Amino acid sequence: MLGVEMGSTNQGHEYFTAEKKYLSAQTLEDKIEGLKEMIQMSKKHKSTEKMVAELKTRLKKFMEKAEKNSSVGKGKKGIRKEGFQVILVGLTNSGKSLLLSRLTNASPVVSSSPFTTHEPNIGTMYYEGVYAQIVDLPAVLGKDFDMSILHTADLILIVAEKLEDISLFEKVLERCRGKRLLLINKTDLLGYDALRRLEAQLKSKRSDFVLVSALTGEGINLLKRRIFEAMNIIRVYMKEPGKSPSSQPVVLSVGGTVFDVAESIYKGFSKIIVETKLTGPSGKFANQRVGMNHILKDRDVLEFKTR
Ligand SMILES: Nc1nc2c(ncn2[C@@H]2O[C@H](COP(=O)(O)OP(=O)(O)O)[C@@H](O)[C@H]2O)c(=O)[nH]1
Ligand SMILES: [Mg+2]
Repeated sequence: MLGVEMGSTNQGHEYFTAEKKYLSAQTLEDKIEGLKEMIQMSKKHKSTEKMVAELKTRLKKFMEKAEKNSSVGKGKKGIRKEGFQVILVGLTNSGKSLLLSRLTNASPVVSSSPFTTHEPNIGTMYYEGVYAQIVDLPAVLGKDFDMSILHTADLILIVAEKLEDISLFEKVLERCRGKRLLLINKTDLLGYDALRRLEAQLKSKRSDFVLVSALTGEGINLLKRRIFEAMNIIRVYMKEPGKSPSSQPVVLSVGGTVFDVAESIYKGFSKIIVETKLTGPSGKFANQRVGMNHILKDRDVLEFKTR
């Protein structure tokens, strides 16, 4: 079980598949789905009793949370915040909808006629094992713009074709706190010199920025990277002895410890771990033995041994 030798529980591979699904789930719905499968697939005998009971308690909690979300958790116009939320804010025609389709699985209407986006469009960005929710809002100065969502966003992406455009909606931005990243789109329309000038200008302002073209895809990977960095998380991979690490990471906040990983697998799990081997950026050498308080780094690999 994910780098965990569970003594005599001897779960079958269906269980491990369900567990992988659960651990990599980043939405509440997927977590519930994964847990249900884990409970269904786990072999029931004396030594698994406690574990199955724990899984059931957790499932109950998640279902209660889901219930709550569906009744009160909805923001205006039905946007439910899921995980890390990124909001695209910009003038009409700046390319927000095309950006959304570049970054995510969504396919919003892209149009050269102004104000075609009346309702927010939502998509999920996947980047190296983690997900972020991206919201494409109606244009900032249009009648459909609703700024309430900006207050709860984790990152605001300010989308503009030209620097001057931003001054048109600076007033709106003034009122919201939180992280922001300036995104200059349509760089494909600029010649080499104009692009270098723009870059120099942005650097002198010391603002955090990325240059992209939603049309050609230039800069999109860098943008995804920057969104990932803003999430302030690390990915930790579990490993079983003699096997390669899991492909889906456990996701933690920066500063997370071995204890946090263990407890994210299930509450109380850290208590039965007798040894942890670490290979990765936070270690001095491969298979280093570390304690529960060891602070992890992105891309660390852990191997747990339990009693
Ligand atoms: N040349 C170029 N055109 C773009 C780019 N991004 C968007 N567009 C075009 O700009 C227009 C507006 O795009 P859209 O995504 O609907 O803008 P929105 O109003 O901000 O949602 C469309 O005709 C797009 O094809 C880009 O990077 N380069
Ligand atoms: Mg649009």
